[in-house]
Amino acid sequence: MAEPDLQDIHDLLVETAMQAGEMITSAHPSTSTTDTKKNSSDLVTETDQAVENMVSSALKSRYPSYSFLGEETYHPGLHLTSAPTFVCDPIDGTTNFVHGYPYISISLAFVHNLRPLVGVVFNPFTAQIYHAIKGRGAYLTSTSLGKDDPAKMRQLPLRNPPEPLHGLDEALVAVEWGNERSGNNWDVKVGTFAALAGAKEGGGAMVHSLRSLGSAALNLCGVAAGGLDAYWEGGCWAWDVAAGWVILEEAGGMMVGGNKGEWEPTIEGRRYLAVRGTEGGEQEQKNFIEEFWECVKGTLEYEL
Ligand code: LIP
Repeated sequence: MAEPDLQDIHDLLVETAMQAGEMITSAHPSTSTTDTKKNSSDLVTETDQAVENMVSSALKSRYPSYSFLGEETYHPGLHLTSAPTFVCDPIDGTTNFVHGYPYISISLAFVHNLRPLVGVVFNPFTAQIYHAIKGRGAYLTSTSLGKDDPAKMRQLPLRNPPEPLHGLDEALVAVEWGNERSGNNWDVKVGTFAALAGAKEGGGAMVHSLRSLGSAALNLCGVAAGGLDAYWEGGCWAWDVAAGWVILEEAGGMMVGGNKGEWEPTIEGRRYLAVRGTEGGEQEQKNFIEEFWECVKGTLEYEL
């Protein structure tokens, strides 16, 4: 099989994401007519399904031999393989979408040999598209701006050089509640949130604050851009993180697992810690990660 043409794939994913954006912004979801999946906090709309359908047809018609993994057509037992694969979350932030909170994205990735190589994350409500190709840098393009506006396409991180990554007590950290609201993983999350945010006198790390904005892909892009210092989550899936992962790494960020010692995370690991780039480099990121893991109260455990 010929080597994948990453630039062509990138351009196709951008074009497809923009088409999806039109479907998303012209939809009229509502909380009362929305279906649920696993429980009442796990939502799906007709738009999620229609967008995934459109995306999978567009990608298959150009690359018929490549595999496809999408949130809405996933079933237990389906795994990423080493084959060239498109990974799609048609609406990352479905809860925000049905509430009319405009913090959502379509997240499209190309993964080969279980490594994300191209990532495109588009929020059609803010007209911002984050995009990256492995080895070629990460960018934020504002599609509402004219082509000659210098703010139209900016390389990530936005603050360059980035500030040093001091300890957790100077950090702004994104976390997510997810849709599992009882059991071990819930206890680990709630304990960890308290350990991160709590006052030093009570044994907490006292981060500047926690943010919980509702889209894993945009959280990863926020860390890539540098506005967030870190993002920790358990429970999300390959389609939530594959695109943001390559954008993060191309912006100098580092991805590890959500549990202590998980230096080699996998796309399907379902627990992640992303840390932004810093001039201090890898050692500074590793020190931050080790400090973070000390706050993780227990072990996150997920099945595929
Ligand atoms: C959601 C994530 C969110 C996470 C949820 C869920 P969806 O994706 O992006 O951050 O906490 O568990 O996975 O369901 O809106 O595509």
